[in-house]
Order: sequence, then C-alpha cells, then structure tokens
Amino acid sequence: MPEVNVTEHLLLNQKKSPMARGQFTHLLNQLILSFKIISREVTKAGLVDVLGFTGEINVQGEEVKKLDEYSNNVLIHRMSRAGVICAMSSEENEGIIEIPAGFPTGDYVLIFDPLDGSSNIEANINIGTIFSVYRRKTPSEQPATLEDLLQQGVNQVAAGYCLYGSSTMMVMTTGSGVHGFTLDPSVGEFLLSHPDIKIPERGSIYSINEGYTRYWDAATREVVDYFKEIDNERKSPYSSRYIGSLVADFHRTLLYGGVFLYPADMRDPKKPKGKLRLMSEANPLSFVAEQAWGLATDGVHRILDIQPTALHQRVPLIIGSPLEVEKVREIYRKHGY
Ligand code: AHM
Ligand code: MG
Repeated sequence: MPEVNVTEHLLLNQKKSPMARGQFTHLLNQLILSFKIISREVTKAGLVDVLGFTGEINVQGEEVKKLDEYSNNVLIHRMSRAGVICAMSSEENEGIIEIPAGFPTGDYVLIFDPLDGSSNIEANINIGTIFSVYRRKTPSEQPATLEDLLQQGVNQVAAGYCLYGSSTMMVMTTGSGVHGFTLDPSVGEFLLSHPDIKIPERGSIYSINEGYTRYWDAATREVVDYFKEIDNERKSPYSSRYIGSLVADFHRTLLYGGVFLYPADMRDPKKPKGKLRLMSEANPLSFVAEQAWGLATDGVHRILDIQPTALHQRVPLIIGSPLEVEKVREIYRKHGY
C-alpha cells in the first residue's frame, strides 16, 4: 500500500469531507505537531525518571513540569497560534481558554483532555490525548463565549485521540468514517495504518472498574452479571479487561469490540454521574464510536444528544459494539430508566 499521511488522506477524501479545507487542514497540522511533541516527552518519561530528573528543578535550572501539565501547555501554546481557533477548553483549565490579544482567530472551537490516564505513566501504560472540534455558534466578529463551547456532541466536525504506547497512534473522524494513523518515527509522519475502522457488531469483552460494584445501582449490577452469564446471548461469559486509561480501553474496544462502561455510582452522592467528562472525553469518543458503527449512551440518552450546561460536567458512559450497548440499555429500561 502506498504510504499516505493524515493531511494527504484528508485531502484525498475532500469530497467526502467538507472539513478538508485550508483552515481545518491547518488546525489538524498544528494538532499533529502537538501530538508529536507530547509523544516525544511521554516516551522519554521513564528515562528521565531513571536518571532522576524529576525533581522540582531540572539540569538547566528550569522547573520540571508534570507531563499532563506539559501536554496542556503544548496544546494551548500551539493551538492559540494556529490562527483558526476562537476559543478552547481543556480538562486541566477551569474556564474557557481565550486566544491572547494580537493573535489571529478563526471559526473553530477546540476541546481537549491533554493527557488522559496520566496516573498510569510511571507504569509504562498507554495514555492519550482526546480532542473535539466544533464550529463557533456566535458571529465571527465577536469574542467567543461559553455558548460556542457548550454544544451538543452531534455538532462536532472532527474528533479523535492520540494514543501514546508501544507505538503512537492517532484515530480520528471528520464525520465520514474513522481512520487510524501510526506515527512512523523514522520519517516523523502519521501514516494511514487503519483505514475505515468498523467496530465489530458484537464483541467478547466487557470493561469496567469492578472494584466499585458496591457503589452501583441494581441496574448496573445486573448488566455486569449478564456479561458473566454462561447463558447470555453470546452463550458464553465475556472476558474482562480494564486498563484504567480511557483512551487505551476505548481503543481496544473499537478494534476488538465489546463494551466499556464508566457508570454512575454513589461513591460521592454529590457526584452521582460517574467520573468521565462529557465534553472532553465522552463526546469525542462517542463521535468516533458512532462513525465506526458503534453506539454510546449514558444508559438512557445518546451521548451526542446531551445538551451540556457546564464545561466539566460528568456523564455515565457506556460505549462500544452496538449489540452490547443495546443490551445494556435494555437492562436499564427494565429497571425503569
Ligand atoms: P484523569 O482524567 O484524571 O486521567 O482520569 C480519567 C481516567 C480515565 O482514563 C479512566 O477511564 C478512568 O480515569 C479510570 O478511573 P477509575 O480509576 O476510577 O476506574
Ligand atoms: Mg481525563
């Protein structure tokens, strides 16, 4: 197969993707550069640790930033200067991130989780960056507002993630299928490695933090019991896999099929909606899942239809193969949801 990089792929599919125009290509190129820079730091993190450079001050006398903070800074710095974005939101920043005065802006809005699963770094476990792109809703000539960011996931024009692992991979959609690109370090390019990804209709894996069973409601307990039944619709118990790094758990689910669940729980009665964030985690992955013929729900509603009311709102997430996600919804419905 001839080698095709991300930008070429987008341009080749221009007819299918109205996003493949100048502004968006530029946005994507800046994102890709950010991913390469983050990837470089992530892959040397272990080495830096071994060499003992993770104190407060590094050998150059500079403060050593934690990797999640570093990734956040890389994305904010690069994307502020891309000239095509009017506002951003990051999982690491409480409020809206404005583009500094004097920099050109454009009509896109970017939401991201700079380094998800970062608590796993020291164990050399895969982590990732998740991103989501919208068009602004307010007129171009005015300063962007919260309204431009608080959009339903169904309005996303592009979304995806970059997974830093044994190889660095970017998976994305612009609304016409899902494509995966692997970073070839010898040429420094993301090359098309997984064209047109489709999630299997049924899988054989369920993925949930089962340590929290006691905090679940009866519906969620029944869901997980169902996957363990010998006599379920698959006629065999499912396997259990849980890395605790969302991008990695989702990526496996996308390729192998099955279902990932981070349900509502009662650990903190003030936060009964689970842990994951609607805008920076659930929406982008749900857009990817649906574009790969999968499904994503909070147990009742389609994730992409939920109208956000706050930047960091949390949402239960059940995502994966259509038959498993439908089964979960059926059990929730039976319990009156
Ligand atoms: P983070 O944004 O603080 O890294 O937390 C998100 C991570 C996800 O990657 C993962 O799915 C989840 O937390 C695991 O949480 P838990 O340990 O509660 O199962
Ligand atoms: Mg996160």
